[in-house]
Amino acid sequence: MHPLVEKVLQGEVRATARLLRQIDDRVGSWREALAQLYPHTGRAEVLGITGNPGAGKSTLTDQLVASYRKDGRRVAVLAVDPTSPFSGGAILGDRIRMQRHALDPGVFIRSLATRGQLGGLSRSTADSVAVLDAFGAEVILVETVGVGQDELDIAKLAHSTVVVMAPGLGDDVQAVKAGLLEVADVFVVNKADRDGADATVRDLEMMIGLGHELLHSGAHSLGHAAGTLDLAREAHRTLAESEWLVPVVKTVASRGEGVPALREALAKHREHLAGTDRGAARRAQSARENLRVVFQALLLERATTCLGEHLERAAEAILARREDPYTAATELLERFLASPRAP
Ligand SMILES: Nc1nc2c(ncn2[C@@H]2O[C@H](COP(=O)(O)OP(=O)(O)O)[C@@H](O)[C@H]2O)c(=O)[nH]1
Ligand SMILES: [Mg+2]
Repeated sequence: MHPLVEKVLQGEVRATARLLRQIDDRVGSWREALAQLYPHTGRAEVLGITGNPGAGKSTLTDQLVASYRKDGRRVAVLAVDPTSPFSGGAILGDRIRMQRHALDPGVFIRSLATRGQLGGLSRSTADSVAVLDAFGAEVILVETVGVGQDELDIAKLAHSTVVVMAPGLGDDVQAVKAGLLEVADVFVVNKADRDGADATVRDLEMMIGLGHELLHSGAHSLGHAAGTLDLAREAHRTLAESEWLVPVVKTVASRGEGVPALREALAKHREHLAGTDRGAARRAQSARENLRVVFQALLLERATTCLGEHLERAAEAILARREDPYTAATELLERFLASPRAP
């Protein structure tokens, strides 16, 4: 057995931290370790916390940690920060914010750096979640910044996804990316101590309600109208897929207000998943997605190694306009497939 595996399974913090570092850096025999840990995973509740920078995700995560700890549950936090590839993974602010949990053996906090490899972030995140699951974390909170692709990836990984918004950040409903709205199982309007929170809640509820109406009136065949309708359409699609009416919870994360209501909304969503076949469907989808991401990355790695200098030559041919990218790529693929032993 891999030297770290037994220790991770026994819930040893240092061994777990070491393995997570190896996974993040893609060094050491992490693949072997992951293979041995995998049968021991699947027990943790995985929650995604996403939203624009500054919305209060870390503050809220910290409050959720405290809340779960009160129930005596073992908690892990994975902070994913793709916006700072040079940070080496230390999100200093988050570390300081979470300091009050630093001495609690029931809390494990880890920042993930993405080093820019293909599918790197989602691969490392999924692998790290598996390790923390095997380690014995009962709840795993994954904080991701809702820019780019990551919120979509986290929604595929998490059992429930919380989208955090804040008034006055340009975070009103129209400004938030449709992709973010689409992945929400629960909306949080944080910074409810500020002006505009109620308006944001109203906008969200209207959007969700509109989606509901569209679902029942079949009005989605209406032509392209204002942005609101687009958003409603997103909500409508989410609703049609899950029959889950996304709740909107108001919080003041800095004071812990609204956290019990958020816990309740999350518990309801969990029940919803368990009580319908949505939960199983979601897990199956997640397994397929996990495989797809890893398969794609491995295929590209192998092909790249195999093709070596041919890749550069193909790029030169495209640059010189001798070949179009499709022809060049097809030739590369043929060459890879014909290689004596696709390595
Ligand atoms: N007024 C107010 N400020 C908050 C609240 N929650 C968080 N903040 C502050 O907003 C800033 C950004 O919070 P942070 O949790 O780092 O946001 P993140 O980037 O989404 O993780 C920090 O200065 C927090 O102290 C809140 O409910 N009300
Ligand atoms: Mg943060």
